[in-house]
Amino acid sequence: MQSFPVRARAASCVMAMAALASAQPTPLKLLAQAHGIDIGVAVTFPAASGRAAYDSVVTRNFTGIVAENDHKWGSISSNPGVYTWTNSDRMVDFAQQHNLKLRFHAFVWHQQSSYIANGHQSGVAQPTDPNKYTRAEAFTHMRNHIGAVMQRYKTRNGGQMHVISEWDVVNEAAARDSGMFDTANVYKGLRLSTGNAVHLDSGLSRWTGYTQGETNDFDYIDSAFAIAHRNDTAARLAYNDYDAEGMGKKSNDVYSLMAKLKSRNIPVHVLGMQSHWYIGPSNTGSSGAWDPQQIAENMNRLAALGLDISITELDIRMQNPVDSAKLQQQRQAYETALGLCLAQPRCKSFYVWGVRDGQSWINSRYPGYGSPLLFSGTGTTYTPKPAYYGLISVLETTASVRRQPGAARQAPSLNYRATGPVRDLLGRRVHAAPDRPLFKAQKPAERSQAK
Ligand code: 9MR
Repeated sequence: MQSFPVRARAASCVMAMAALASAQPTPLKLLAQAHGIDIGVAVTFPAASGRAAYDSVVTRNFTGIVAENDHKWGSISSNPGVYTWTNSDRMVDFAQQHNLKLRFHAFVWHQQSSYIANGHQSGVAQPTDPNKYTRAEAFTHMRNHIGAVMQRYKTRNGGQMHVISEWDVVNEAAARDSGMFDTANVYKGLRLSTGNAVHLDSGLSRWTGYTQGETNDFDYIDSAFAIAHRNDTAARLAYNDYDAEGMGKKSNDVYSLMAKLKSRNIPVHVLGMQSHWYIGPSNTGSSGAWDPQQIAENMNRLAALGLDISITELDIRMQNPVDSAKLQQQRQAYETALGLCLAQPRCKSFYVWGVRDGQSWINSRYPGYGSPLLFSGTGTTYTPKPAYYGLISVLETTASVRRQPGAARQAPSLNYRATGPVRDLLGRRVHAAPDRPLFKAQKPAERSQAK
C-alpha cells in the first residue's frame, strides 16, 4: 500500500490531549473534534440486548452517524404518501440526544426504493412494467417524498437546530466503468433503464426510465437537488457515488456531471466518495480499487468546482483469513484515507460504513472477504483494531488544519445565489419556493404514450 506524505508535526493541543489520555485509547471523537473534522459511522439499531454496548461505542468514538438503511426510501415509505417513521425517527432522535451530526442517506436511488424504483429486493413486488409511472408522476413522487422527509427533519427545537448535516440527494446515478455492466445500459456515463431486468448491479436505474432521462438530459438529477433546496435553503446537499474516488472513466463522468450542475447553479454542495475499498494485492482496476495520488488529484479538481468532499461509506475489506500482516496493511490504508481527507481543506467528513466487522454488508456481498471496519468482536465486545489506532495516530500526528473545532449545528451559509439564477440541466430556470413545477407536466397524449 502506497503511503501518502500528509503527516506533519502535531498541533500542541492535540498532543496534550493524547498525553492526558495515554492510559486508555483516546476517543477518536475528541481528536476529530480538535481537527474540526466529522468522523462518523453508519448505524443500525441492533436488538435491545446489544444496544447499550453498541450505543456507547458509537457515542464515545464518533462525531456523526448515518443510517445504514433506515433512511432509504423503501425503509420509510412503502406506498405513495404512506410513511413508517419509527426507525427513521429513532435515528434522528439518537443523533439529537447525543449531539451527533447526522448524514441523511438517501433520496433518489435505484435500489431499496420500494414503489418508485426498486425491482430487485426480496419482498418487494417486481414492477411488471418499467414505465409504470409517467415522467410527471415520477417527479410528483420525488417532490412529495423529499418534501415529506425534509419538512419532518430539517430542523428541531422550533427551527433552531439543524440535526442533518448533509443530505444524500442523489445516490449512484453514474454507471460503473467495469466490464460488469453491459455498455448498452450506459449513456453519457449515467445509468439507463431498460426492460424489467433491474437487479443489484445491473447498472440500470428506473429513475432514468420514468423521467425519460435520455431525452431530458437526466434532469431527474438536477430536479432532485432543486426540490431539496426548496425544502430547506440552508441544507447541505450531496451527490454520493462509489468507485469514483480516483481518476478514471467513472470519476470523470461524475466530475462532468458535477461541473454541469455547478455551471447551471444547481444547489449541490458536497461530493460524497463512498470509498468501499480493499487491501492488496493491487490498487488498480475497478471495484474497490484506489490509488492515493489519484484520489488527491480528484479531490482537488472537485474542490476547484466549489464542492466540499465527504468520505461517506469507507470500509476496507481483506481476503479471509485475517492475519496480523493484513491488519497492519489495513491500518495503513485507513491512515492513508484519513490523511487524504485531512490534507484537503474541503474534505470535512469521514464516515465508516458500520461499527463492527461482523455487522458489515461485506460479509454477505463479497464471500471470502471481510474484516473491513474499525472494531472486531462479538456479543457486547467491541475491540478496536489496528486500523482504529491508526486513525488515532494520524489525528495525533497530523498538523491541525484549517477547520474550526466544535460541532457547529448550523449549516454554513450558502453563497451560490450570488452567481446567478438556478437552472436545471436543460437550462430552464428553477424558481425558489413557493413551489412551482420544475418540469413540464405531461399532456394526456404523452402520458398514454409513456404508459
Ligand atoms: O450496507 C447496506 C446493506 O445493509 C444493504 O443491504 C445494501 C442494499 O443495497 O445497501 C448497503 O449500503 C449501500 C449504500 O446504501 C449505498 N452504497 C453502497 C452500500 C453498500 O452496498
